[in-house]
This record gives sequence, structure tokens and C-alpha cells, in this order.
Amino acid sequence: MSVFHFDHALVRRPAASVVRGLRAVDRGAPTFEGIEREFEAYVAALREAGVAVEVLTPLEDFPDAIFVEDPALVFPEGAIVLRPGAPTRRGEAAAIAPELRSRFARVLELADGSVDGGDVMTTPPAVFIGLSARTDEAGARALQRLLAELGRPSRVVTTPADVLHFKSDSSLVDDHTILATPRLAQSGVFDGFRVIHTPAGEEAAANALRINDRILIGDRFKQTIARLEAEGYRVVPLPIDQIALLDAGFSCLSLRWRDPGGSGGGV
Ligand code: CIR
Repeated sequence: MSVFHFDHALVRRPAASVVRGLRAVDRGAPTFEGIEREFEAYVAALREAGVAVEVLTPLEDFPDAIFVEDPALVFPEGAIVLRPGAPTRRGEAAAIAPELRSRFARVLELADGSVDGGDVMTTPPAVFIGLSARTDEAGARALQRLLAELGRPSRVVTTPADVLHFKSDSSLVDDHTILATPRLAQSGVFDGFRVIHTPAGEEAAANALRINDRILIGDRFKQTIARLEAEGYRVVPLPIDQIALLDAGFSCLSLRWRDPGGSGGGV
């Protein structure tokens, strides 16, 4: 079993307010129907990958609450409630906490600074915590202490300026390989891993998701898909254009974990 083997996931259905979600660059607002369509395709893809998906109710007061990855972290050994860096998203942590307490025996809470889950990448040797406009030094250090309690070594690294989240520009595609934009990889952060660079113009493809035996990736990233397939990966192209208008990709839409007592996911 590896860190990308999952048998459970939590997602949150979009509220009508999702069309007002945060966006760094306004390339137009998404439509509710468009977001819903892409969300449904994503949930179906998780289920096809062998994951039991639970769908949480929409939160009208929090337009970005569909991005459940940001207010929490989950591991087979326990969950961590985070402190999202955007003021409009802070309350999402209190909303997700009871959902975690009813599913995990151990739930820790970040007590200092701010951390978005989009800045946290779990890899076999360590959990990377990317400093960004959303994740600060105090939050990163506090999170390192909580991860240590769960037995997870971690490294604090830097997300390039103007990149929303560490995982906006990178994803783990197997135990030893990262798909990353050149601007992130050139910092040397992934030394020790094999790195597949996103081709020019397909930087957003890096926000992919390895889940069990497959990689979910935006269907418009033809060169990246061809590259991954040539390497022997099983790729599942999905539409992500409306959700991308809110600066988001595949990892942000779910919290995923493997039940330590379960079968370990559909590979
Ligand atoms: C935000 O700016 O917070 C949302 N519009 C997008 C969050 C995407 N989450 C992620 O990459 N983990």
C-alpha cells in the first residue's frame, strides 16, 4: 500500500454561492450548472476507482467549501483540522471538524498560524508543507508538530510566488515520481524524486490526482496526458474548466484516506 491508495473520501456538494468563490485572476465566473457537472464527474471517477465517497451538504455561507481539502488533512492514523489562510474560508474548519470527529478516532487541531491543505503533499518519505500566501511559517511549524504526533515526518518548503497552493503546481504520480511545473521543480524541492515537467502552456495539468491505480487529470491537457500514457500510467481525463475558474484542480475536491482496518482500496 502506498500513500495514494484510498478506500474512503469526503466531498462537499457545491452551494449556489460557489459561483462567487475566490479567484486570484478573474477569467469570468463559472456557472453553477457547470461546476455541478464537473463535480458529479469527479465523484463518479472516485467511485470507479474503488473509493467509498460520502457527500456532505452544501454550505451556502462558504462559497469555496466545495474545496474540502483546504480546511483539513486526513491520514489512516488520524485527522487534522487546519486554519485556512483566506479570511472568507476560516469558518470551513469549524464546519468540517464534526464530520472528522464522527469518522476518525483521533482528530488533532492546528492551534497557530494558517495552513491550507492545498499546500500539503503527502509523499512516502515525508509530508511537504509549502509556504504560500495561505500557509505561513507559524502554521507550518505547528503542523509539523501535529504530524510528528501522527508519526509523519515533514519538510517545510516554499511555493513559488503567484502560485496559489503547492499542489496547484505539483502532484505525486507514484512513490518516486512527481508531476510538476518547471517553476516549482527548479527550486530543487523535489530532489530525490523523478520529476515529470508539465509542457509549456499546460502548467495547470500539474494539479492532478493519483488515486489507486489511476491518475485523474484535466481533459484539455493533451500533451501531458500523452506523456503520462507513454510512461505507462493509467490516465482518466476529466473536465475541470469551470472549477479551474476558481483556481482549483483535482486534489482540492476531496479528503481521501485508507481505512487501516479495511481492504485498502480498489487497485
Ligand atoms: C480558493 O482560492 O481558496 C479557492 N477558490 C480554490 C481553492 C483550491 N484548493 C486547492 O487547490 N487545494
